[in-house]
Amino acid sequence: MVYNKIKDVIPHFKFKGTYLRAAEITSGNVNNTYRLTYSYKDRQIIYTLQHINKYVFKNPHLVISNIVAVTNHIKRKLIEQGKDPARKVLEIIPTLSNEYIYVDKDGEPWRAYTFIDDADALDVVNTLSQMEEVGRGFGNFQKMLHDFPAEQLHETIPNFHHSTKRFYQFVRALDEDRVGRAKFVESECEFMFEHRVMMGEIIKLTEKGILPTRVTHNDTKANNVLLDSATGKALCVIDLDTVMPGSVLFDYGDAIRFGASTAAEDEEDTSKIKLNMKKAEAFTRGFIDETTGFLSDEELYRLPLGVKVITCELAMRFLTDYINGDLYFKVNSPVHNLVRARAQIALLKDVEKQESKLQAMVDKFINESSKN
Ligand code: GN1
Ligand code: MG
Repeated sequence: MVYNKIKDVIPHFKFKGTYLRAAEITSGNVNNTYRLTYSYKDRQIIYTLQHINKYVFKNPHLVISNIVAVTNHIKRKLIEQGKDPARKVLEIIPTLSNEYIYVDKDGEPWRAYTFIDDADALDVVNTLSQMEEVGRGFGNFQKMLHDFPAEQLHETIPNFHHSTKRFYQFVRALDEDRVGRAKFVESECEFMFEHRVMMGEIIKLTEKGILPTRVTHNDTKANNVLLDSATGKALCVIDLDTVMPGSVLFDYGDAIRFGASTAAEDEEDTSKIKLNMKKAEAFTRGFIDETTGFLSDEELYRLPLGVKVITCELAMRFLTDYINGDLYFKVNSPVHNLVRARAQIALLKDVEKQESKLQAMVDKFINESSKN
């Protein structure tokens, strides 16, 4: 029962009113998330409570410190622009002792936010205008933070999108083969070896100073932008756990990987998985519209590389976790990570087929925006 999982935790947060009910939100692959409803005076207030995965986030205090810094920066800017920050930026609920994390008796970390109501987090993006709004949401997030000093942020998961080091982790998992699954994934592993050089390209360009390091979200799935239910407009970017210094190519790429795929991230029938160019185009329109002026030409022209690298990197992360015996991602079956890895490989194969179209589409927006 959901209540039993949270009953000893909720009294430690400054939630207003009387607890009514809780439901689990199952879309995340890492943390456990609950939606709490409280009654306060004559209305209801909804909160989000999260149990942070300590295996993934070794130091949750650094995670929350990044989130506080970034949300304060955005809030300040919204106020300067004469906008009301309510519903436009995450609001953290402190504990009774004014901390942002509550550590329970088993040493498990928890944190809470005000739930932004009358807004939609899309697991599936249905329309092109939704996809454009998702692009605007993440583009605007970049814009709000482009003057934030990236070096002030902690690297909460070291080398999170260091695709080359991810490759070494994969090779190590394969060598160790701790649960005897390597024999089932020979063709998938071969695919990773064939893509090794491509996967390292963003890191290489960053190390050479060709691509800058800036504040990036690093988990730009469409469901991490809330769309206002009344207007359909992008409202707020959520899930700030992986906000860290990084390359904008990953943010662009991950958003296309997730939102412009014709199938779910864990679709078993790989023949259904393609890149929907119309959705990619809609996202790009919104994203470039918000980000021109401060992204460099080197970044803009290379956005398509982000799609290839992140799709391959995530395929490899799922594959690595399958080989390791499912230590990192939550799974609903022993083959879930393998299904996910195969789905990402299928998507990447289609991205490779459509690569020149993707580049032409991105170039078109860059040229249009440089004329304005
Ligand atoms: C994880 O849990 P969630 O859905 O926010 C993962 C991302 C992956 C994503 C794939 C900290 O994100 O990197 O892209 O799954 N987050 C972490 O769905 O590893
Ligand atoms: Mg996340």
